[in-house]
Amino acid sequence: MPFVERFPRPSVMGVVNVTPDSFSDGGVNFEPSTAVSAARRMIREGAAVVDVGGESTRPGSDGVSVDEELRRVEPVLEQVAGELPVSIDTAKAQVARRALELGAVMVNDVTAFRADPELAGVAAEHGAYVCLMHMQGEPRTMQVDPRYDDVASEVAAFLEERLRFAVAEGVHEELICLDPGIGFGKTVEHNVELLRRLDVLLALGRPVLVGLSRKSSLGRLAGDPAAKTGPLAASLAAAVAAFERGATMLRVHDVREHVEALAVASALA
Ligand code: HH2
Repeated sequence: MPFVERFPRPSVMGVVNVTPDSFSDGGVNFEPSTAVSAARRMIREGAAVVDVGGESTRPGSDGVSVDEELRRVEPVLEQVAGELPVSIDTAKAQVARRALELGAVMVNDVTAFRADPELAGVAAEHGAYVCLMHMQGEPRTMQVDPRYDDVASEVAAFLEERLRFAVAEGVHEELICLDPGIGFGKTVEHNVELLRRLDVLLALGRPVLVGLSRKSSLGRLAGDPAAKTGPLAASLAAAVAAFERGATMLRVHDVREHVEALAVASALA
């Protein structure tokens, strides 16, 4: 079933970080039983899918090994991937393969199949939905001095190339969504421009996923120049604005509030 039929606009993706160090909720769902409860609650609250991840990609973070990532996510996936719609947030083919075997339906790769090109074939083999995200640089250094001549057209050109790669590797185009990668090698101004000009990404003809939830750019736009995270109210405003500019899926930590806000925005659209 095409992405837009399976995940009608607006759909919410709930974030379940099984990590000790994610930027806004590190440690909260590190215990498998807590992560499982959080995933079930998010689906009850109206999330269309939950995104389970075992590696933080916050600015400055180092990666984790395949073994460590599997150790984190496997106990959670064993309980929820056959029961709930699950996306696996990973850049590693081995982790994605295990998640898909256990019943996950989507692969969310913040490197858009660059870190591990085999991941594309694994997604294709399982007929998984795929999210391809733009990132300039790598998490450890990406916020040092991000630069673009024209951020919207450069991000679009990158995603178009990654879309072609994924399709060439056997992923059905209709299963793919694209993501500008808010905060991944981008200043506040770059993030704002990407959202203002979301039409440039929509022109690629694929649904767009946006992850703005709690990101520091929102805290900065809301008036705190030193913000490390963004408040809920700012996340809701940004999600509604992204929806109104054409986003299909919003990746969020606070599911109930976003589902309510987007239901109203959608009714008024
Ligand atoms: N943002 C984060 C992680 N994964 N995936 C997509 N497709 N889009 C995003 O914007 C995105 C993402 C960062 O948020 P979070 O998972 O809360 O933090 P961390 O990477 O520190 O675990």
